[in-house]
Amino acid sequence: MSIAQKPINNYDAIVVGAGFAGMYMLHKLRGLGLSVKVYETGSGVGGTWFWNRYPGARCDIDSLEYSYQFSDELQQEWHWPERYSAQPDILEYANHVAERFDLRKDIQFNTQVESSVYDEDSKSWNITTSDGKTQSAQFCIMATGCLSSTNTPDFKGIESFKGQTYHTGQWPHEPVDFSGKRVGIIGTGSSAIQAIPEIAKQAEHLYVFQRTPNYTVPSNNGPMDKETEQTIKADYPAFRERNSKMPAGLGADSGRKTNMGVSALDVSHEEREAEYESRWDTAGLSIGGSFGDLMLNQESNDTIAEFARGKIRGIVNDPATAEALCPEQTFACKRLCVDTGYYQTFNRPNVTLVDISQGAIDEITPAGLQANGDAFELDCIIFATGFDAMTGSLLKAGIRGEGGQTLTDKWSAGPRTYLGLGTSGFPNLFTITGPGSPSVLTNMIPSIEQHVNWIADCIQYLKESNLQTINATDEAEDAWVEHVNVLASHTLYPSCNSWYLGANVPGKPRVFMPHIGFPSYVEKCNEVAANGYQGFALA
Ligand code: N01
Repeated sequence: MSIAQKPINNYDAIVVGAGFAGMYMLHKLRGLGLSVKVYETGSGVGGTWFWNRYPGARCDIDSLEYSYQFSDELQQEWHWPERYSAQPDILEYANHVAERFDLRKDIQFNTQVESSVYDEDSKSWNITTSDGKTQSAQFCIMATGCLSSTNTPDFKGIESFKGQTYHTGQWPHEPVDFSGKRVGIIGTGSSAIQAIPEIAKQAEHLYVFQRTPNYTVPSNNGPMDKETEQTIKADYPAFRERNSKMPAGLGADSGRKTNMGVSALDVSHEEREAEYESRWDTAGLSIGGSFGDLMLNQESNDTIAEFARGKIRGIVNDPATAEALCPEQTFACKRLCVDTGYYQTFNRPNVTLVDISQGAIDEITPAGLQANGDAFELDCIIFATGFDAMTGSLLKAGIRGEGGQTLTDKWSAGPRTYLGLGTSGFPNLFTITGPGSPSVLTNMIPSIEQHVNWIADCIQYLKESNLQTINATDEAEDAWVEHVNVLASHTLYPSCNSWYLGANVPGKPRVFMPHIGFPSYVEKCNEVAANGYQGFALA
């Protein structure tokens, strides 16, 4: 290419989003000497942990694992106060990282990306933002998060409500006081299950509108165990390495025997119950690893589902409420929740469970809402109704690739990617933890780091090889989509209406979006890179 034809880009890369993915991507590319600009809708860094400020918001992965490993100084020096970190502590950490690595100077806050258009002549991306400006870059990297586009169902009369409304995923920055208020919360996923016990402590009365009960296990949260912290920090890289070999990239040092090769049906009823019992109070999410076939064999899964229902019946005093709280679906088919005092909250006199599984929220009225034909007078309504997961934020970014094709059109029957990192027809566009990668089925921060490292290596390779573009081939993408589907079809995951399948958003195509298994995925990504980015066309 002659000098005259060489595209003049404002930046080498534009990154969309300043959560944990965008922050590390910026740091990493800067380290390669590239010019980078990050756009962020919010007024600060932290992504999920910037937006989800509802009472009780907390991570359900151990703090010593749910953190960056790219800087050993950072992971050595940072002290997490609790085993499972509360949202303010994670946000403080995100702000510390931004400060420590001087990230803010390249992040433009309060700015939404309105369109991202590939220019075939200059082979670069033109990004237009809500401030009316357009900037160009050779690479466009979507660090928009998997659970960042909130879902508020189109309830009839929603605009008519005279009280306050909140969404757990867009919580106000100032504290909300529910004292003396009649509060309704719609939804019983992870967010609601964390918020309900906290809001119930304040509200005059809390009505919980439940369409589908979820499985939740006690967090057994507490102050960080100093001995555990010291042991891990004594050789943090080895700890990270052990976790990276685990199916979900976490939990290697849980101190429990791995029963991955054992079926729940291989042991006696007593042994099985003892295993579940020992994990119920202490293991959090890793109760799902009690036996190797819990997500593979319905009969095995039924044993843990029945165990969990027994726990609910043992905790909740009112038998009808307990029954309504008992899920029927496959255990952990929808994302397993981890709580602090959730079931106990239904023994409080100021909490009412409203089972709408056979009815619906009929409408929202000026004074409250009507459900199952009954009227509820409310001062506040909380939508804990989740997210347009994995694809929502990508499809909102106005992405157009070769031939002007929109990503929305390309993904009209469900997302199609190669490795969850790229999609054919959209050269030089990368997605961090995109659909088709393990992302939400793993510990997100290490998964983010693996993607960022892969993308940075790839960009460096292109630069060093004097190559201008990288584009997934149709063949590689088709094979990958098929592979991700086949993996899911061997499990029980497709058996319920989860957001993993897009089933929580009316009209969204039903495709199981995450890749199951972290180590095999990482191996594949490394192999693709080692083979000169096999499955991608480089030009
Ligand atoms: O959202 P959800 P979430 N009428 O989609 C209900 C992560 N996370 O924000 O199941 C009535 O799980 C819906 O009912 P149903 C975690 O990965 C992590 O709680 O569709 N109800 C459901 O009960 C999690 O999985 C952490 O029948 C309606 C609820 O709303 C993900 O975020 C903490 C309805 C939505 O539940 C999402 O969790 C929080 C309607 N029209 C979140 N539409 C931790 O790290 C929806 N619902 C601990």
